Order: sequence, then C-alpha cells, then structure tokens
Amino acid sequence: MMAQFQEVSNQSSLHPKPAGYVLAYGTAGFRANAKHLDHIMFRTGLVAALCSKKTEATVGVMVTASHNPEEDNGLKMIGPMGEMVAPTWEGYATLLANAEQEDLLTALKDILEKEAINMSQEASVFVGKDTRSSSASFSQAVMDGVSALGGRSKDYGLVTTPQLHYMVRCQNTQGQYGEATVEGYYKKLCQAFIHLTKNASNCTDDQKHLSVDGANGVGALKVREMESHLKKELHLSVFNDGTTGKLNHQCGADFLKVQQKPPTGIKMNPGDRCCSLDGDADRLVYYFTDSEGQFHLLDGDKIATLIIIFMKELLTQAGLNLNIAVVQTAYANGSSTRYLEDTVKITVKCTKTGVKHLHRAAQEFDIAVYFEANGHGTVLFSEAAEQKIQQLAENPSINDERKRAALLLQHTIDVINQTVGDGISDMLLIEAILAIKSMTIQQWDAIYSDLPNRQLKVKVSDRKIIVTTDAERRAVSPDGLQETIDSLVKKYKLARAFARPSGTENIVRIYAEAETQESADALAHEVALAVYNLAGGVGGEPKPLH
Ligand code: NG1
Ligand code: ZN
Repeated sequence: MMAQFQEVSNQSSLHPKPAGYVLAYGTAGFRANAKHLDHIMFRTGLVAALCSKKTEATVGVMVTASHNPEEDNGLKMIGPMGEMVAPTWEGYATLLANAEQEDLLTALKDILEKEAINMSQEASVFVGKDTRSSSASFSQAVMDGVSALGGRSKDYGLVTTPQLHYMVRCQNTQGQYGEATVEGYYKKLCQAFIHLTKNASNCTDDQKHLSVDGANGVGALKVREMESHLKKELHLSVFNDGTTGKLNHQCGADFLKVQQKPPTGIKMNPGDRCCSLDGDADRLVYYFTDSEGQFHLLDGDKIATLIIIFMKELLTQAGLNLNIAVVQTAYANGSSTRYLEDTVKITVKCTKTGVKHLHRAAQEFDIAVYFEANGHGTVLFSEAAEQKIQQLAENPSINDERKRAALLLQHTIDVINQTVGDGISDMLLIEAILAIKSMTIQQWDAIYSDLPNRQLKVKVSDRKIIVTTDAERRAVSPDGLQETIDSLVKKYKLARAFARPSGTENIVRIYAEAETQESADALAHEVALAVYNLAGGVGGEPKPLH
C-alpha cells in the first residue's frame, strides 16, 4: 500500500495541478480549455482504477470535448455496463480534480476508506480518445493514473465515444453484447443493418445514398472504416473528414442545431439526404434543402418520432403488448410532444437536461426511445422485452407477419447501441427504417411541423440563483421570475418558454417557442431580459446564442 501511494505521489508530480484551479465533473464530464487539464486526466485515471477495483469490472475513460472547439478537451467516465458512471464516482472525480497537490494522497485515502476498496483487487480501464491535438498526451496521462494504482489499461486509440461505451459493455458481459473490438462493433451493427434492409423492396442507388458531415472529427474516420462492412447496402459520401477543415468549425451536429443552417464543406443538391455527426459521434441530425433552397433540419425529436412509429408498428404486427415510451427534455419541440401524445398515442416523459437523466427514465419501460433535441439519444430494451421478442422470433407456430415483425425487432435491437446515444448506430437505424418504410426524408420531415423556436443565453454573476423544478420547465427562484415568464408566455399563441442554468457553461439558457418565428424571437428576448433583471445579469444586455 505504502509503495503504491509513493508511486501516486511520484507520478502526480509529473502532472501537477495549477494551484487554485477548480473544475467540476458536469453534465458531460470534465470540459475546459486543454491547457488546464493534464492533472485532471491523471487524477481521473486514479478514480477510474478505484472504480474498477470497487465494481470488480472494467470501466472506461474517453478523452474528448465532443462538439466544443478544438482548443478545448475533457473526459467522460464509463461505468461497467457501458453507461455513464454513477454520481458518487463523478463526485470523487471532482474531489480529486480539485485537491491541491499536497492534499492529493489524503483525498485518495478518504475515497479508499469511504468505499472500503480492496487495493489488492485488480483494476482494468479501457481508454479512448478523439482527434484533438491534445488528446494523445491526455489519454497517456489517464493511463499513467491507472498504472500508478497498479491497474491495467487497454488503449483503444481513436474511437468514437459510443464505441468505447460499447467495448466496456462487451467486456463485462463476456461477449454476450458483442466482441470488445472496433471490428466486432462494425460487424454486429452492419450485419443487423443488412438483415433489416433485406426487408426493403427495390431500393434504388439514389435511395441508398447518404451524405455524412463528419464534423472533421473521429466520426468521419470511423464511418469510413465501417463502409466495407455495409456491403454496398448504403453508399456514404463523407464530408468534413478532418483532412483540411477544423474540428466542429462551421460543421457538425451542434453547429447545425444551433445555427439552423447547413455545414460548410458539403455538396448538397436539393432533396439530398444528409446527416451530421458531432466531434465524438454521439450526436446525429439529418437535413435537406428543398427546391426553393429552404433548409430543413430533422433533429433528435424527429429522429425519436420516426423510431417510435417504426417500433410501435412492429410491436402491433408482432402482437406483443409492451410498455413503450419516448423520453424527452424541456427542449423538445412542443409539436413533437403533441404529435407523439395525440396522434401516435404514446407515453412521453420529460426529464432534466443531460443524457444520464434521460437514460435513467428510459430504463423504467419495456422499450423507450430517448433523445435530446440536439440529436443525442438511443433506444433501450428491458431484458424482459428482449426475451419476449426472442421467444417470439423462435416460435415455430406463429404466422408469417408476426414472424417477420419479431425478426425485424431482433435486428433492430442489434443495430442499436444501448449503452449511450451513438450517432453512427442511430444513422444505420434511421437509414434502415426509411428503406423499409420506403420513405423519403421529405415525407419523414412532414410527419409534423416544428414550432418556431429560439434559444438565447444570458450571463449572470451566479447562475445558481436560478433554481428550477418540473424537469426544468419552471423556475422556483429568484422570486417573481416564473410569474413574469407566465405573463410573457400568455401574450403569444402556442407559446412556451423557460430559463435554466447550463450544466456545461457559466450561463443561463433561455428557450422559447411560439406560433411564428417573430413571436418566438420576441418571447425569448423578453424572458432573457427578465432573467437579466431578476437574476443578476452581467456584461450588457442578453445576446442571441452565437
Ligand atoms: P447544458 O449546457 O446543461 O444546457 C448541453 C446541452 C445538453 C447536453 C449537454 C452535454 C442543450 C440545450 N444543452 O447542456 O443537451 O447535451 O450540453 O453535452 O443543448
Ligand atoms: Zn458528443
């Protein structure tokens, strides 16, 4: 034990913490300008090793700052089932990240005691990284942390965030979920995709074509790597593949969602089906321009709607009565929620922003499709649901229609990465659904029309002044804010608005939607002013997002 602490102490001095620097493990892990992060990488390596010892399972650390600019970096920890790590471990990560150099060992010993960790237990940590220039030395720093506590790391090198989540799940389920290699991932997903598209009649080469904006990140490399496994059932043209452009700059899913315009660097003819991944490929949005040159974005809400319609139809055809739902956040377009509840007649649950909240809520159903409007999401199947589907598919005495539906459901399960939202896996699922339903992107877009909306951000001196309830849709503090928002919303038709403190930036986010874009813009601006006035706004009047 003493020798191990000595090793931690020696190694830690090679990854020194700038005195006074404080950073918390937030909604999306640690994220900041790369120049501040070396000590956090090393120390999270320590935390991951402890988490592995405690859970007696492999865990993961992904070095990425997703859709943030190239200069930033960060990391996300992955729990034994490939899920986001439990909140206790996020707390420990924050604790170690912020311990001053001389207090590190004490902080470490505190965790050991609290969790009663058996230090002779082995530790195994899977490590992956995105394409940022700082990511290589950072993933090494994570591995230094793991080895300082006698743990073993496996370096997956350049992988998407969801690929690393997948590897961890495969490893801890003894191959039941798949093989813990990148090749194994492509094989499982692409085979399922090919099985699914066998059920599509007469797809033309045009229909099989998809343009992919890789955000100049790791997703572009991985889509290219996957292509040969698709056996020409899907023809991909990859743009923004990182050879010339800058990561996430004027491209990628986040840029599109926020700016509502096409990425640079993509060749788009009217009507072409296009999609964008983000910098670590856990988000996906679709889009096209129509013959009048108008841009149409199909975001996470439209993706979730298409998937749930497909699933519901299959379950009806299969004669399976399962408890299904869509999980959204307050940012889901009001039209999508109304359409899902009133027309598809499906349970819609709203949770706080942040994938971990959606994921947890989705686990309460037999099958739940969860998506953030920004394009991060997946589908979860309970073990019981998977078993029922499998039993049905193997049942020799059912009719052809039920058999076909059961097999389609099985392949759908296999094309999905259930550990976390996965842009590449979601892309394959959407492509398969469109092919099976012989549906164009225009028809998909026309399922419902988005309500015009606007997001703004407001700088305040302390964003914690805003306290929310009801899945962040109502403010309970500061006094008078909710009453003001209520009276502003009343002025517009089909309107809705809320303000919540961001979990990833030092700002308050405003969201408004209404019948017209003018109303949505005006309402967002009025709510932003109310926040500015009632919650201690700083730095001049609120500005539009970007
Ligand atoms: P915050 O900054 O808490 O709003 C943002 C996104 C989330 C989520 C996280 C993690 C919006 C409005 N918020 O969170 O959906 O993706 O980043 O990346 O898009
Ligand atoms: Zn991402």
